[in-house]
Amino acid sequence: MRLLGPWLLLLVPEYLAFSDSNKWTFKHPPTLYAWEGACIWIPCFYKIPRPKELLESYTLYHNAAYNDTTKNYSGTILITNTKPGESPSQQGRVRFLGNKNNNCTLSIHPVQAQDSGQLGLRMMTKNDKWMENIHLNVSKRPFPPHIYLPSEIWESREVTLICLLNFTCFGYQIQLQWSLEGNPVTLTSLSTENVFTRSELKFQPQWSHHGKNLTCRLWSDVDERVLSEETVQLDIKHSPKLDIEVSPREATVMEGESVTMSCEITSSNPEYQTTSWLKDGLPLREKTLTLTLSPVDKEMSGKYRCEASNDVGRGTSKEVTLEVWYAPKPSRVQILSSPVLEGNKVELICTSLANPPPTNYTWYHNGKDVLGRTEKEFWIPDVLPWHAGNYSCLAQNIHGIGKIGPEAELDVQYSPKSVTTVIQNPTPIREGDSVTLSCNYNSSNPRVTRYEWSPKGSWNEPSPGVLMIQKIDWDIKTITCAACNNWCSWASPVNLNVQYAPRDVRILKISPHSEIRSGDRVLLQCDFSSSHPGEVHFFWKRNGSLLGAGKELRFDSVTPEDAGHYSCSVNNSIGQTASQVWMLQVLYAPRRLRVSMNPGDRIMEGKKAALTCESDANPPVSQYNWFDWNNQNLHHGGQTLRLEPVKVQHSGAYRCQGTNWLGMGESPPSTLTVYYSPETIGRRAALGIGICLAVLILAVWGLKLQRSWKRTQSQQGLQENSSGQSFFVRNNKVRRAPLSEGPHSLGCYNPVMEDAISYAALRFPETDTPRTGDAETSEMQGAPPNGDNTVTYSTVQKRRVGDYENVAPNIPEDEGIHYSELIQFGVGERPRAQEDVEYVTLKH
Ligand SMILES: *[C@@H]1O[C@H](CO)[C@@H](O)[C@H](O)[C@H]1NC(C)=O
Ligand SMILES: *[C@@H]1O[C@H](CO)[C@@H](O)[C@H](O)[C@H]1NC(C)=O
Ligand SMILES: *[C@@H]1O[C@H](CO)[C@@H](O)[C@H](O)[C@H]1NC(C)=O
Ligand SMILES: *[C@@H]1O[C@H](CO)[C@@H](O)[C@H](O)[C@H]1NC(C)=O
Ligand SMILES: *[C@@H]1O[C@H](CO)[C@@H](O)[C@H](O)[C@H]1NC(C)=O
Ligand SMILES: *[C@@H]1O[C@H](CO)[C@@H](O)[C@H](O)[C@H]1NC(C)=O
Ligand SMILES: *[C@@H]1O[C@H](CO)[C@@H](O)[C@H](O)[C@H]1NC(C)=O
Ligand SMILES: *[C@@H]1O[C@H](CO)[C@@H](O)[C@H](O)[C@H]1NC(C)=O
Ligand SMILES: *[C@@H]1O[C@H](CO)[C@@H](O)[C@H](O)[C@H]1NC(C)=O
Ligand SMILES: *[C@@H]1O[C@H](CO)[C@@H](O)[C@H](O)[C@H]1NC(C)=O
Ligand SMILES: CC(=O)N[C@H]1CO[C@H](CO)[C@@H](O)[C@@H]1O
Repeated sequence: MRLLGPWLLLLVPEYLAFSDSNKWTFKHPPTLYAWEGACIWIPCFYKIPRPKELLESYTLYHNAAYNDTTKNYSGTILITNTKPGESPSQQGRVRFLGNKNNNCTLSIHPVQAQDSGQLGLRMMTKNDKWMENIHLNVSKRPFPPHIYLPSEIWESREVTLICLLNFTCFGYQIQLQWSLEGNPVTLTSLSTENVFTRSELKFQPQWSHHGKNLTCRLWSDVDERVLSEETVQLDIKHSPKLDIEVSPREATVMEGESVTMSCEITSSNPEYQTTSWLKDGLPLREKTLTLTLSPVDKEMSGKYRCEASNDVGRGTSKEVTLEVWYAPKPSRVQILSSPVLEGNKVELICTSLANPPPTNYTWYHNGKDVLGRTEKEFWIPDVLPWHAGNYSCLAQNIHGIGKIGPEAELDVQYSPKSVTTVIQNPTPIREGDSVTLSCNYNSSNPRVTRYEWSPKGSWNEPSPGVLMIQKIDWDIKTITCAACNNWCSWASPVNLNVQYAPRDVRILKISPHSEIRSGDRVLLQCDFSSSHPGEVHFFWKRNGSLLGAGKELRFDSVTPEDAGHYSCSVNNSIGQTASQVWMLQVLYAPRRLRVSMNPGDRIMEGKKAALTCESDANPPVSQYNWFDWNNQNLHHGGQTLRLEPVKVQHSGAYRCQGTNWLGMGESPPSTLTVYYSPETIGRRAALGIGICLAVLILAVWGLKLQRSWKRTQSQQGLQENSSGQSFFVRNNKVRRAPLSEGPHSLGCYNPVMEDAISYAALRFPETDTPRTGDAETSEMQGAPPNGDNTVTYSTVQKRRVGDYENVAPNIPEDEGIHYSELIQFGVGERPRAQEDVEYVTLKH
């Protein structure tokens, strides 16, 4: 009471605040649970109706009962403070921990099973009293906690598990322990509303937790033991969990045997609804839990699984790999890149299904075993034509030998081989021949489609690979052909060796380098470019007639007579080729000049006379000069000297000179005789002998003149002919007038009466010189002849036809003998005169 006094005083204002109400108010848990040996703590709150009043006394009854008689409660009094000023015992089992105005907290420690029941708390103030009941349930043994689970637990979805115990008490420590691992969160509540201990555990459920026990245990720290526990069976919803089993276990069988696979559903919540089988991911028809493969074939190798599904989802078993073993199946040869070009690489692959894969292969080429080849790949690095053909193979593994499958043909392509050009003709070939060639080859793949020839010509090919040259040219040396399929192969060139006549025959003038003049040394050569065969002969022709043989034609001293059309020919065994005609031109000074008279050298006065200077010259005479018998230059430059009308005074000897740039030539004098016309004779009869004498004198003088000229002329003429073998005497047609007077000459010189011109050849005595008539000899006669100085006068023989006399006459002689004039003789004894020969006076 000492302590209570001030404490109560302090609470007076508060007490007053409650005075409005006349009803007691209590707050405390309606029932408190505990077990024997534990304790009970009763949180309690009250409110007194009259606010200014304080609690005066309280009494705690156990199972109190009201006695209507005594108007009082009767029962076991656990604790009371009815004696005023006496504070309740704090040492007792039951304690009042409240105060006088609102706290009515109670504690029983330890609690006993007999404590179960009704506690009655009798509260009294000065004016009011109240009986408050509190229910106690104290079991003999500790009661278990309660586990709260969600209505459904699915695998892999986190849930919170709750373990709850309606007990908490200060001074009696307990723990709730889970049978699962984790970090539970413990919560205690000791309030007027509720009293409990709660443990919450976060839980990741697995299908394997399904059906397992979940236990929450009550652990007492005081007793250090598990007091009670609650166990629940976990129900975890999950998809089916499957196991697969194969018989035989190693899942490896020979083809033809049988295999059984069974699918075992180890767990499913809820129960599975469908099952199925998958091979290599694809579903099979089978729906049962057992899959039987009998007999097994090679296609059944693969990975097998079974599946089952329920509301939660689909479950799959592990994969089982089924291995079906079998001996190799019939093999097949695969050729990569056929056809193949010769020299390239090719690979053949033997394909044969087998399990395990073949370990050993046997290769066949055209049915024959290829030794040393046991690999799957048949590799040919450098393919040759003989590699072509049919290939097959045989595979082998530990379970046996397969079969030879269909063959594969290797096509080896190559350009034509051993191409040759063959001449079909007999040889040798001659220019212009018709030649047939053929192009041959040994083999080709693919076949030859065309041929080519080199050189190309406009020749025809009568059939493929045959070439016909109608007229072969001389200059075709070689010919070659190619046989072509996709590629062309050329033969080595064949030498045609065409024989031909010499080509390009021509005349070469070796010397002289300039134009050819008479007397030059001339060398001509016959040349040709080529000839086959090379053995040749040369021929020379002049004006179409054969001149001689030999490569060269030589003139030591060319004469004008050598001029002409020359050609040379070259022949070989094939033929002869002639050069073009080549003109040999010889240049020489004028020669053989002669005055020709037209109409004749005897002409009647008053007529027309034309004197022409004829000459032989190359180039032709460019300049003429005329001279009369007086050696008088007539100053006439033309070739023809015209006298018209001709007069008797014109009679006389004329000569002409001709000049070209090489030199000059001069003719001998030619005498023109002009005789009187009958009229003049008549007229001049009177003049008679006088005139006749004058004429005679004139004639004699003319003769003298002529002789002196002739001497020089002869020398000149002989010199001109010095190169010749013959000795010509040019007989000038000068006639001395009256050696025998004609009957009608009237005693005068009348040249008309001389009817012919005579020439004579001189034959010198045989002993005189070995080369009779040689011009050289003639010239030597100018000097004293060797040995004999005696010159014999030649016999004048009969004249011959023509203007020139030859030393070798072979024509019949004329009957009449005429005189010749000998111009030049040596000195010496004259032969004796003969009766039948007329002699002339010879002047040296
Ligand atoms: C009621 O009973 C208790 C004991 O049971 C006693 O102490 C008390 O005095 C009684 N009250 C009256 C008014 O009799
Ligand atoms: C009542 O008293 C008890 C014991 O002293 C105390 O633990 C509790 O806190 C009090 N309640 C109130 C509401 O003051
Ligand atoms: C105690 O509580 C349990 C469960 O609530 C009940 O079965 C039992 O009858 C109660 N005992 C008493 C004495 O009230
Ligand atoms: C615990 O208390 C609640 C009310 O607070 C009650 O419903 C429940 O049945 C009690 N549990 C036990 C195990 O006594
Ligand atoms: C699970 O609990 C039941 C009863 O609560 C019990 O019969 C069973 O043996 C327990 N199982 C295990 C595995 O502890
Ligand atoms: C491959 O097979 C052939 C024929 O069956 C056999 O002769 C050869 O020895 C075998 N080679 C190997 C390496 O097995
Ligand atoms: C390859 O086979 C083909 C067709 O089977 C046949 O025509 C050809 O003659 C064969 N070749 C050889 C070289 O056996
Ligand atoms: C063709 O070639 C083959 C193989 O090289 C050879 O045996 C044969 O003699 C040749 N034939 C001719 C005609 O060349
Ligand atoms: C050759 O003929 C030419 C002209 O036809 C002629 O001038 C020349 O004199 C002739 N030569 C010979 C030697 O016959
Ligand atoms: C060339 O021609 C001549 C004469 O015609 C003849 O004798 C000679 O055999 C020919 N030469 C050749 C190589 O035929
Ligand atoms: C029912 C009951 O117990 N009644 C009692 C009430 O109190 C009187 C006097 O003390 C008793 O005699 C009764 O028996």
